[in-house]
Order: sequence, then structure tokens, then C-alpha cells
Amino acid sequence: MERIDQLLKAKIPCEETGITIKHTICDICSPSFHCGVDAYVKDGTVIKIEGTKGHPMNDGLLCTKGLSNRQYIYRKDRIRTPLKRIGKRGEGNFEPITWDEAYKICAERLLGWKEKEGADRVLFFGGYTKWFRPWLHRFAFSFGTENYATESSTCYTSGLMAWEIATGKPAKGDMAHCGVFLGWAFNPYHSRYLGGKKADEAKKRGVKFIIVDPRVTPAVEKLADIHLRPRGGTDGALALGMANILIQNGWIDKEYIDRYVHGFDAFARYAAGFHEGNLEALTGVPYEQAVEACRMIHECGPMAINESSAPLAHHRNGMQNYRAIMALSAITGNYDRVGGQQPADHTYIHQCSGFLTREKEFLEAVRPAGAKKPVGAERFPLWYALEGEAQATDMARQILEEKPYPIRALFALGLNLRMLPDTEQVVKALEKLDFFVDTDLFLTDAAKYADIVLPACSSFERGEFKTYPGGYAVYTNPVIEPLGEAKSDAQILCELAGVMGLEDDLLKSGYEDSIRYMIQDLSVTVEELKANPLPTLVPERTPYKAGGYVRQGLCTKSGKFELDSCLIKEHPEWGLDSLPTYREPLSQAGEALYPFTLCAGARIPNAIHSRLHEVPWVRSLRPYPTADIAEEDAAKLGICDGDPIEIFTDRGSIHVKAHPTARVLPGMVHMYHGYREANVNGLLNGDHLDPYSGFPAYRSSRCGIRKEGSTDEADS
Ligand SMILES: Nc1nc2c(c(=O)[nH]1)N[C@H]1C(S)=C(S)[C@@H](COP(=O)(O)OP(=O)(O)OC[C@H]3O[C@@H](n4cnc5c(=O)[nH]c(N)nc54)[C@H](O)[C@@H]3O)O[C@H]1N2
Ligand SMILES: Nc1nc2c(c(=O)[nH]1)N[C@H]1C(S)=C(S)[C@@H](COP(=O)(O)OP(=O)(O)OC[C@H]3O[C@@H](n4cnc5c(=O)[nH]c(N)nc54)[C@H](O)[C@@H]3O)O[C@H]1N2
Ligand SMILES: [Mo]
Repeated sequence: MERIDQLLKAKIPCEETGITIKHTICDICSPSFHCGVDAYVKDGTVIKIEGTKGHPMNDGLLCTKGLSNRQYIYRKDRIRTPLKRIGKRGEGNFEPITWDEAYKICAERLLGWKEKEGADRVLFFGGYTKWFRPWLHRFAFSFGTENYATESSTCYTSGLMAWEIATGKPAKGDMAHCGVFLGWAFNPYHSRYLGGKKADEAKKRGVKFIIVDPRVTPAVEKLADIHLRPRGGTDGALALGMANILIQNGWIDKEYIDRYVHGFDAFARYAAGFHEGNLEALTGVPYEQAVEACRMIHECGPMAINESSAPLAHHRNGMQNYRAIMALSAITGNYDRVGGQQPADHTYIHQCSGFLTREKEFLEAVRPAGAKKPVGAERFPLWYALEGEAQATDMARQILEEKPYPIRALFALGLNLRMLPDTEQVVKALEKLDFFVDTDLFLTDAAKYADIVLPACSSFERGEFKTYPGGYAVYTNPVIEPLGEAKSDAQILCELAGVMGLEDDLLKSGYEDSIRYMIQDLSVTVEELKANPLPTLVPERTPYKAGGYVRQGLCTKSGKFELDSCLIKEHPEWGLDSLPTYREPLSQAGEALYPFTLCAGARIPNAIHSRLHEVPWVRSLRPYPTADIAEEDAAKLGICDGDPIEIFTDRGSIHVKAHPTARVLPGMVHMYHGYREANVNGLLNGDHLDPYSGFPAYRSSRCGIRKEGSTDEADS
């Protein structure tokens, strides 16, 4: 045994031990990370993993989640064959069938609805795994519909939309060269450990940090020179107040504004409504502290801002709040400069890697003419105008109400029942469908509602193209055979396209040929990428050129950074504001019964959505679904650490353990999502949505709490 350990340490593949070390990536987080993994394989089984040294992303490191890969890929509930439902929906009774049978049933049912009522009756959905998206999207298009929705209906896209409105492109904060970092909703130590490492380095270099977070987090403790603690979802008011302070004090870049910013005067007039007299009442942040933060922005620039993918967006005014925050970058002249906010095109699946692929062309070449507007397009017109796809938060409603038209079938890859708000409504919708296919690694609760379940394989079992910031691309090789009869999602889609006879030769030619198509403008080939176990630097990468984009004229209607959106102004029928206006996160209704604000979803290091709750190693780090509440609130309600408590809303209640802590603001309850036995999304209202983006207000709902066994209502 000792000898094997030595050999493992020395990384010597040895005939005696029969162990080989192969390189792959961890797909537990998605999509930007995908850390390099060394898999130690013996007799076709992964027996140990380590981070890959020299990998440009993680250079040997892995987080708690990544280190649990072995238990994740060998989870007991892995599906090993295609399954056909023989019991009632949701019961979980299935019989194994062959791939041929499964494909035949899918083809008949999907084509059946297409012939009977049209291709738009089928909705295609992809969960948090993003790697298969171009193929699922192209499949939907070639099938004849724009009804393609993903989990990005609740993640990141809201911020992306805000950038698109303002500048026509995504943007990233240049932490490596900034003087002050505005870490708005920034706690990478729990959500992006590699980002945490970069923040540590910046801190050592002397970068000033302003952290804006209702909680006291590791980022606050390790980094913050100033910690602003707004109540959740009041960020728009705080940002507008800060804009006003910057403007009043002349801490802005007038010349830059005159040249490159559109709508400044209207914005300044609106921001003037957020001032010394109301800022603290609106946000909870003392005015003087906001002034100090603005002074720091003025004195210590350039300023980079955290690009938040979730907590800012998860409020009913989320996208507008985001716009107000990025306005700070424009008025201080920090957009498109070294150490500021830098425009960057997406290379491939939401990653800005510094070179272009033909991902967009891969899709647009087959966009169906004459397709009906997809799910959610009517209700969230700005979403549709900017994203051109279905908004998943409207999926259950449309299935149930059949308005503007019915959805008969759902073809899903990785649908998690507990991702969207109002689980009961989602379940009702799944029950109503005529035909539902789910593809997953595991027999999840959502899969139990499916007619056909298809077994997907993990990143260890497939070859996958991926790009990284800094100009890198990689094409992994499988390190083990797929478990049972599992296949890669892309392979499933390409094969099903063949069985269904879709007129799409490129899709039918398979994943690898599609990648060849998408990287045809690059001088690296699939073969070269596959032969390199580490990511390859792509020669076509182009370095960032400061100021190039603003000087050339932005891809917005005005050609400038739009504080006042021309696009929104052109569409009064949308009923949306062209300025980044502010609205309170919660209405007063229900305050007496539900006096607390529920923030559902701040990341915990050992869980990722629904994926890891069933994985013993990571689960053991926080074994029980636990809610963080303020010590003051706990004391008032007689709640001690570890006490069972009930969190309740007008939708129902869940039972969890209490964790009173000084880290959270009084009046707030923080609870992570995805637990089967304590599903916080079941408590949320499916109509509490941001009208601009369609995003759910996961992070601000009214709730009550009480100690189990107590009969008192929680009136604090
Ligand atoms: N361990 C782990 N890592 C993850 C994930 C996971 O589930 N687990 N999920 C991945 C995904 S899909 C995403 S989108 C990212 C999200 O990544 P992050 O945005 O970093 O995630 P959060 O931890 O939700 O939010 C960051 C901080 O925002 C604060 N916050 C919450 N609400 C508000 C608010 O209204 N205003 C302000 N100013 N701050 C607020 C929280 O207290 C938290 O400290 O994480 C990714 N990484
Ligand atoms: N309350 C609350 N809800 C939230 C959030 C929150 O902050 N609070 N965050 C939202 C955000 S930001 C996000 S990104 C979403 C997360 O979105 P979800 O889609 O809920 O994420 P997961 O649970 O990680 O994954 C979905 C499913 O994909 C399966 N899967 C994993 N790998 C593969 C694969 O390679 N192929 C296939 N076919 N399936 C696979 C998993 O087993 C799982 O069943 O949740 C959103 N929901
Ligand atoms: Mo996300």
C-alpha cells in the first residue's frame, strides 16, 4: 500500500500497480472554471484525482467540490441505460430499453407533434451544464422552433443584458490592473475560489477593496477597506446615490462623458433623487459611508467592478440595479480602459477567451424562418429582443395556461425540479405535458416525471472542446469508458437528429465535426488540441486594446455608452424605463405575516445547486439544510444554534436547522437551494419576476420563521 502511495506521489504510471494518469476537466462548476484534473485510473475506474499542475486555470488546485468528483461520477443513482416510464409520473418506475427503442419513441412523439400542430409545440431545455448548448440549440432550430430555453434564464444573462443595453457587448472588470475594486456582491471564496486567489494577489499589491454585501463574508474579512451593507436588492438605490455623490463632488470624468456617454443629463437628474436625505432609509447604508466609498473610487482609480452573475440579478429590479452599478464605470471614465471594465466578445459558450469561434454562425445558419416567438417572449420582450430565445421562468405558466399557445412536449437535458421558483407549479406543468424526455447522469426527481430518461455521461467519460480566458483552447480525451450505456449529450443529440431525419448534415456528422466547423478560422486543429493534455495557446488570440471600442463607436444605437437606453425608448409598448430606475425589492403586502426577507441561494462552498447534496464527502461538511439568521432575531424568537426551525411563506414551509450568526443582517434569512428534503424554491412565488429580464427574485421574498414546536407567529 505504502508503495502505491509513493508511486502515486511520484506520478509514475506503473505496470505493477496498473495505474495510469490521464488528464480531463472537472465539470461540476460550469462554464468558466472547468479546472484541469489528473485522473488516476486503474482497471477502467478512477481511483484518485488531483488538480493538474501547469493548467492555466487551476495549476494543481481543486476545491472541495472538485475533490469530490470520484463520488460524484460514481453516485449510486447514475442512470446506466435508457429508461421508459411504466408507473405514474413522479413515481420513479421505469424499465430499461435500448437506445434504438428510445430514439424511435422520441422521434415518433416529437415529429408527431410537429406534424399535428407545428414545431413550436416542442420546447427544448438545457440545465446548468452548458457544454452541450450549441448542439441543443441547433437541434431545436433544425427541428423548426425557437423554443430553446436554458438555466441561463436565471443566471448571468441579466447582467449580460445590462451590458448589452449599455455598451452592446459583455464586459469584465480588470482586477489585475485596477487601483480600486468595487466588489459588488463579491464573495469568490465561496463561489469561485480561483477568483479568490486573484483577489488575494490584488490585495497584496495594494488594491483598495470596497465590498458591497449585506453579509459579513470571507471577502469582507480578507479584503474590505470599506464594507457597504445594503439590504438585499436595494443595490440600485445605493448605486444611484453613489452616482449622485460622484456627480455632486465633481468626481467624474466630464471629458469622457461628453465623448462617449449617452444620456448623462437625464441620468444625473434621476440620480439626484437619491441623496443624503433618503439613502440610508432606502438602503440601510449610512450616507457618510457611501461618500467615503466614492472618495476612494475617485482617489484610487482605475476602478474595476465585480461582474455578478446571480445575487444582483435575483431581485425584481435586478437588471436595472445592475445598470445603475455599471453607470458608475461610465461616469468615472473607467469603461474600456486598463484597470477598468473591459469589453470582450464571447468566444464560445459564454466564455471570453480572446479569440473568436464560429459558434454564432453554427446557430444562425439554421435559425428557422417563420417560427413562433418562443416561450416568455411576449411577457419579457426585452429579454427576447436581446437574447432571442425562450425565457424558462415562463415555461410552467405557458404549459399550464396554453397561452399564447400550448406546449405539448419537452425535451430536456439536465432539468432540475428545484431550479425554478414555485416547484408545485413546475410539477403540475411536467404532469400536464403529453411527452417529456429528460437526459441526466442521475435519476433525479425531475427525471421521474419523464416518459423517457436518457443516460448522460460525465466529463470524465467524454471528449470535450473548451476555451479559457487568456487565449486557451483544449479538447479533452475520455479517461474512462462511459458508465453502462451512458453517452455524451452531444452524441445523443447528433444521433437523434439522424434518426429523426433532420435536414442538418453538420449536426448529423457529430460533435467533433461541428467543432472542426467552429474552429475553422483558427490555425490549431482538433487533432493538435487532442494531442496536447494541457490547454493550447491559440495563435489567433488578440490582446485587449485600451479605449479601442469607445473610440471606434459602441455597438449601441447611439454608438456610445447608454445610460439612457435608445432601444428601450424606441419601444414604449414594453412599458419599461429607459433610465436605470429603482424599485423596492419587496412590496409591503404580507409584511405582518411574513416579516423576514428570504435570500435563497447565497453560495456555500460544499454545494452546487442540486448536484452535490447526494454526495457524502461534500455533504458531510454541512450535513443539514441550514438557515443563517441574525443573532438578534434568534434571541427574540428563542432560537439557538442547531435548533429545528420552520421557514414559511404563503406557498408552504420547510424544516431546517437554525444557524444564528453575526454575519447576516437582522430581518434576513439566508438559505441554500436544491435540497430534496428542504426545498426553498417551493416557498417562492413563480410570478415574483424581474419584468426586464424575466429573472426570479430568489434573493428577496417575504417569509416568516419560527422555532419548531412553537405556536407563535414570527413577529420580530
Ligand atoms: N460553491 C458554489 N459555487 C458556485 C455555485 C454554487 O452553487 N456553489 N454556483 C455557481 C453559479 S451558477 C453562480 S451564478 C455563481 C454565483 O456567484 P456569486 O455571485 O459569487 O454567488 P453568491 O454567493 O450567490 O453571491 C455573492 C455574494 O452576494 C451577496 N448578496 C446576496 N444578495 C445580495 C444583494 O441583494 N446585494 C448585494 N450587494 N449582495 C448580495 C451574498 O451575501 C454573497 O456573499 O456561483 C457559481 N459558483
Ligand atoms: N433559490 C435559488 N434558486 C436558484 C439559484 C439561486 O441562487 N437561488 N440560482 C440559479 C442559478 S444562478 C443557476 S445557474 C441555476 C442552476 O441550475 P440547475 O440547472 O438547477 O443546476 P444543477 O442542479 O447543477 O444541474 C441541473 C441538472 O443537470 C444534471 N447534469 C449534470 N451534468 C450533466 C451533463 O453533463 N448532462 C446532462 N444532461 N445533465 C447533467 C444534474 O444532475 C442536474 O440534475 O439555479 C438557479 N436557481
Ligand atoms: Mo448561476
